[in-house]
Amino acid sequence: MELRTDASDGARLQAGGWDAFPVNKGALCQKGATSTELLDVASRLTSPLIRRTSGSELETATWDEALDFAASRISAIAAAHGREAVGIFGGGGLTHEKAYSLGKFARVVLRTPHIDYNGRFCMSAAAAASQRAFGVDRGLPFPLADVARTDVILLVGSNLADTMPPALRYFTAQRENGGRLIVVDPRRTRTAEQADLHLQPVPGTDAALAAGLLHVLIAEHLVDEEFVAARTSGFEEVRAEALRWWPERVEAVCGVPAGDVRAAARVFAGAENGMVLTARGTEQQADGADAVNAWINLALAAGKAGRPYCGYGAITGQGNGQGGREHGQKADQLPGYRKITDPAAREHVAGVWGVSPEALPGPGRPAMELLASCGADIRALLVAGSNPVVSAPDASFVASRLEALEFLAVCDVVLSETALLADVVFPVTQWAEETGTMTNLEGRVLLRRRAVTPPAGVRSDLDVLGGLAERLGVPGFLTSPAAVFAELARASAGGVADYSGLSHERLDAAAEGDGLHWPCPAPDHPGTPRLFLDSFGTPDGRARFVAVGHEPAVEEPCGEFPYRLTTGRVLAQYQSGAQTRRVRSLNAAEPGAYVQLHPDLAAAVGAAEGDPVRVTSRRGSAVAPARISELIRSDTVFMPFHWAGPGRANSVTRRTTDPVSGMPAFKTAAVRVEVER
Ligand SMILES: Nc1nc2c(c(=O)[nH]1)N[C@H]1C(S)=C(S)[C@@H](COP(=O)(O)OP(=O)(O)OC[C@H]3O[C@@H](n4cnc5c(=O)[nH]c(N)nc54)[C@H](O)[C@@H]3O)O[C@H]1N2
Ligand SMILES: Nc1nc2c(c(=O)[nH]1)N[C@H]1C(S)=C(S)[C@@H](COP(=O)(O)OP(=O)(O)OC[C@H]3O[C@@H](n4cnc5c(=O)[nH]c(N)nc54)[C@H](O)[C@@H]3O)O[C@H]1N2
Ligand SMILES: [Mo]
Repeated sequence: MELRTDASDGARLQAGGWDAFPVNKGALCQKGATSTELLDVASRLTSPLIRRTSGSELETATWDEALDFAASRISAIAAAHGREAVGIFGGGGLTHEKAYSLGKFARVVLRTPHIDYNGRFCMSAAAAASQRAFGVDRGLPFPLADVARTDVILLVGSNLADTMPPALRYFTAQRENGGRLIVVDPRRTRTAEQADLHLQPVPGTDAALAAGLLHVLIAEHLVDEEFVAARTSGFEEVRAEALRWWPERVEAVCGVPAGDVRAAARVFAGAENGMVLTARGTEQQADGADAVNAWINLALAAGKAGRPYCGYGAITGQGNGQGGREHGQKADQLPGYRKITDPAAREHVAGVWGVSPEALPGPGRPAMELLASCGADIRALLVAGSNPVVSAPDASFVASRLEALEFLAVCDVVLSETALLADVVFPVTQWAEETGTMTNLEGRVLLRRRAVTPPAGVRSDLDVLGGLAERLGVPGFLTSPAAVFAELARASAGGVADYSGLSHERLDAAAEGDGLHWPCPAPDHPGTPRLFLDSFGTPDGRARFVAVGHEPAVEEPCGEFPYRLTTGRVLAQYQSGAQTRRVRSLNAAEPGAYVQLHPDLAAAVGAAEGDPVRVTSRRGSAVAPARISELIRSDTVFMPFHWAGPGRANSVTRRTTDPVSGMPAFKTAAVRVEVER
């Protein structure tokens, strides 16, 4: 986007599309267009806050007081209970410089293994699946614009008309070019409305549905045997498993008519080029990684990978959802998408950090486990860039864990529901107020330039870490974004996500801010827009079929909880709502939570439009007005998760996680639905 001051509006800062930028070509969604309101929102934090004794109110404090207080609490807890009693919870919306520094701060200053982040709730299942299949996880291994040039798209569990509106143009163009779109979603969303074929499965049954499509490919001799032989491994086991999923069986499990399963498989396999794209609907499941691999298996069997206008991609979520998972704020990871258990990686990164490899901790716990152990062996937590009191699964449980901590520090721009529980709140700079880099869904590394002076009283997350590091006995922690990036680039050298040819200077000079696609291993390397054309990122260069189970891993409805809840997003709100609930026009467009339910289900429970409806699971309940709609399955209700209070969807969701990736099962829970009288 481009920021301009508008003279006709008292020189207010306005966000506008940037026509020359090759990804959004000038398009912005409602949230982008109104984002400058957040810079001077009345509830902006401009002073640190301290809760001096437990049970007292948050009071304003100076920066020195707040940093001294936090450092002394952290030191005391580490001294009494060990370094591993301190943890960090980061965010995929943070810049590279911040995410990388959080990882380094955990390992070098706190010397704790315990760091993870909200990306575990977002991209982890697709990331794990891509690594298993391709040896590399880069959201799209091709530029987004390639979408417009493929013949068929299988779009699974994505409502991108609401969640990524500027990307929709490429899907529209694809169909104008004669291509076909198949959408898999239990709801007939604005995205599904555009599809040539819409499959509407029971939530949580995607792996079986994907196996059913593969079954049809095998039964009707539509498998690209040449591609399978030349470029993949592991098909035999997957073939044997898929044979057990004939379309009528799939219909019984997934609720998708057998004829539609056959039709979708034929359309997908019959096209010359094709893509499978997934998002959170299929990924935020107790079998999320397996479900994604089941879809990837289908793409591989159809020969739709490893050549232009073909492939599998995950549609990334947060602003730095891709980059936030590459440089070490994940429990098991070091910069450059390296494994923290790999001795060579430890040695390289320890060298860059000036510590011995033995001093680096091992892997920590994935996000849900980290949050669940707060108040037990984790006694102090620093949160930056997330609001888990609203967005974590089984949120009442998570809030109780945060309350049980001896010390909670939160860096935020506003007093989020999580910051309200903190002992120290650090008011930090946000996007337009600081320079930093991010990597978009195509692996394109972008420089976001500082455009405005931050309000007096706030400092960058980098300054918070620097101030704490100094007080914890590690002076000289880098706080300048360009210097941090230069170090990140060196730390990433030789890794999967190799940024060593990049610098702020080079990104600043890139034509019209186009950015450069990783890997970019040398200052004169042009970047890598398309991966896998010659070989995949696995040791033998072949893409791997992954044999996965297909028994749905849902919490099955029963007499007491007869329906299914699935959750997701609306166009005008973002995530935990900490930001968008503070923007007037967005709040006017979507003022509160609701429960979407089919007329048949509404009739069964006696709900009329607008009635307050209580949705209850084994964890707890949420209440919100009924929105009756034929666009959803009659056995499923949907709630968006953007609100705190009685309408908080995550009071109902479950904290069961996918054993492969640590992704929580946000998208299926067994519930009871009642009108609140
Ligand atoms: N407006 C808006 N845009 C956003 C965000 C936001 O909060 N608001 N957040 C950003 C972030 S971080 C993310 S991760 C992305 C998420 O982007 P999306 O993944 O597009 O968003 P969701 O609404 O979470 O889920 C997509 C769809 O999954 C469907 N679904 C539910 N259960 C299942 C299932 O079992 N199988 C299948 N196949 N589909 C299912 C839901 O009905 C929903 O329509 O959006 C990004 N963009
Ligand atoms: N039921 C249900 N729950 C879900 C999901 C779902 O589909 N269903 N989706 C999940 C997904 S995909 C995601 S990504 C998570 C997201 O949920 P959260 O992690 O809660 O994401 P945000 O609401 O974006 O929180 C970001 C916080 O950081 C603050 N912030 C903004 N910029 C900065 C900065 O530069 N520095 C710092 N320190 N803070 C900053 C914002 O004000 C905000 O409070 O929710 C997950 N929860
Ligand atoms: Mo996300």
